[in-house]
Amino acid sequence: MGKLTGKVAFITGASKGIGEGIAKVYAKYGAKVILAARSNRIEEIAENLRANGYEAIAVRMDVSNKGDIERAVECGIKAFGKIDILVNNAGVCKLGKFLEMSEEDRDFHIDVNIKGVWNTTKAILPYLIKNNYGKIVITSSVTGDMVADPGETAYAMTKAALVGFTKSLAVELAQYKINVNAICPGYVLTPMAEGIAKQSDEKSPDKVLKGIADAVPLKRLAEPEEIGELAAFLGSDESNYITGTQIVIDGGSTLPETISVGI
Ligand code: NJP
Repeated sequence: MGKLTGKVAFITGASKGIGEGIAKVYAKYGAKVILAARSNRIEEIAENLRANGYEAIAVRMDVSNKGDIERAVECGIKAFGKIDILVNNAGVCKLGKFLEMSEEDRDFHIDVNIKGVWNTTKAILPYLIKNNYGKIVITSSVTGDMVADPGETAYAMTKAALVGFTKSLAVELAQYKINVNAICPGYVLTPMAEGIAKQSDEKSPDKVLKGIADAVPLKRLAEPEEIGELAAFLGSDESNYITGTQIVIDGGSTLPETISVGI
């Protein structure tokens, strides 16, 4: 028996990167997984999971479209009859200098990173309340609430907002035995991190990724499955007494106080 046996998990942004890693780890621990994203890669991932004996379905949806979310949730309920865990993981990041950033780019971050989490949670929460049990796991970031680099105003703003959302919702939902927690990763080796490296230095993105790794005390980026393990803990009964908190998983990247003092 795995720690998620008997549970049904709805995971957004499961077509690649961290969400794909979470889906694989959830399936490994026995959860039935509903993989949600826009691209048809989720179908391939769900198919592979089923081929390995796990229960998984793919539902295509854009988290910035309320109709899409409602249809996807209906599909998930039709397939597995309930939802116990919501992993709000889908997110976007486009670097841009504040004065040069268009309103469209600002709203792109708000629509996906904030409204996407808001609307997906609204659509799924009635099912969790019906269970009188549930787990909501939100992929926030160390960026915004704890640290930031130039060019991240829109991204940092939206990721910090999710920490506030997590705290208030956790208090509100405690009466239903629903836990709400945020994961705050440092850099994770995913298409998003590779994209940021490319935006930062188009010619040498590998150099940027190496620079990131060198600045992390553990000297590497995280693997998506490592975030999956933390998400599985927060989705399981092992974390029943943890709610409204943010857990940093960053290889120590937010620890150094300076780059010049020390022995
Ligand atoms: O990102 P990426 P990560 N509707 O780009 C989906 C946070 N984070 O895995 O729709 C629905 O590889 C997209 O699917 P598709 C980060 O902020 C990361 O690195 O098919 N889905 C894909 O599955 C984000 O919240 C790092 O394109 C949408 C997924 O989201 C989460 O971790 C550090 C969508 C993105 O895959 C996953 O990031 C950190 C939409 N409108 C926080 N738009 C890091 N990687 O270093 C996108 O602190 N998706």
